[in-house]
Amino acid sequence: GRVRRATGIVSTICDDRGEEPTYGGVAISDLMAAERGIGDAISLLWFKRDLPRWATRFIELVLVLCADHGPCVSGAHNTIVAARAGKDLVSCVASGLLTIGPRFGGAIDGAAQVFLDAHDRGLEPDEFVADMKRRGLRIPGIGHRIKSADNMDQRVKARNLVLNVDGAVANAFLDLWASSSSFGREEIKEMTQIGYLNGLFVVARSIGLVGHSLDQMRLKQPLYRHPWDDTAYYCE
Ligand code: Q5B
Repeated sequence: GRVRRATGIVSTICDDRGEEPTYGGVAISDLMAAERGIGDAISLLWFKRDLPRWATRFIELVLVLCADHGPCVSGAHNTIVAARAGKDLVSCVASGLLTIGPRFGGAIDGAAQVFLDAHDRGLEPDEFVADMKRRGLRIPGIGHRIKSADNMDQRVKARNLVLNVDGAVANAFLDLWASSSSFGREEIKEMTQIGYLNGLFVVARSIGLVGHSLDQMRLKQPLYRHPWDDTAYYCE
């Protein structure tokens, strides 16, 4: 009989072989006809299922909330410096995206992992904090360079616990997963480990980074050079 060769790629989210692509099995013309939005596209392409409207609306809310936070944060700063060095749009955005990590914007998955683990171990919040301190670990999703109980982050709105936006998104998403019957326990754990939630920040902040790049180009800003008087030189 015929011997089948193993395929070089396995893909399960988008089928482009027909007249139009399908996202998680749904034709894009059906998505258009039903006036469905970016939350639905993410739901089908990432979560591979049709999530209810409240869940897709929440995804969209996170995207709006995290789209930008001004020119001074790590990502926007890198994008602005790259744009002023004459780089193209994609390079400027990539330069900004590459700053997303455990200290900036990419603490969402880490926060979800430690919050979920603490919940599963039945730890009270103070026990959780003491445990992290004992292990010498910073709590992802807590703390902010400029926000504090005296200078509240309106995206988070908590005075008592200084959750940052990463921690707030992580918490709310764990609640979303737990209250939706669509997700199993192991699946939720895996999603916190392979980057689903940091992915939301990447998509959201790309909107702002494109904006900053275009802004600098439109303003025809010259090459950036950091001033000497703002640099501490400790050279031999
Ligand atoms: N301490 C965010 O640090 C920051 C602690 C902690 C235990 C903590 C810090 C941190 C976890 C990572 C995280 C997401 C680096 C932040 C974001 C998006 C953004 C950004 C924007 C946007 C800030 C001073 C003392 C030290 C530390 C202790 C601090 N955090 N202890 N757990 N989590 N958080 N990142 O203020 O005894 O003096 O050594 O790593 O969640 O990125 O808007 O800018 O939308 O773009 O510089 O919002 O919190 O403070 O590092 O000088 O620490 O507090 O151990 O104690 P800071 P540091 P000690 S949201």
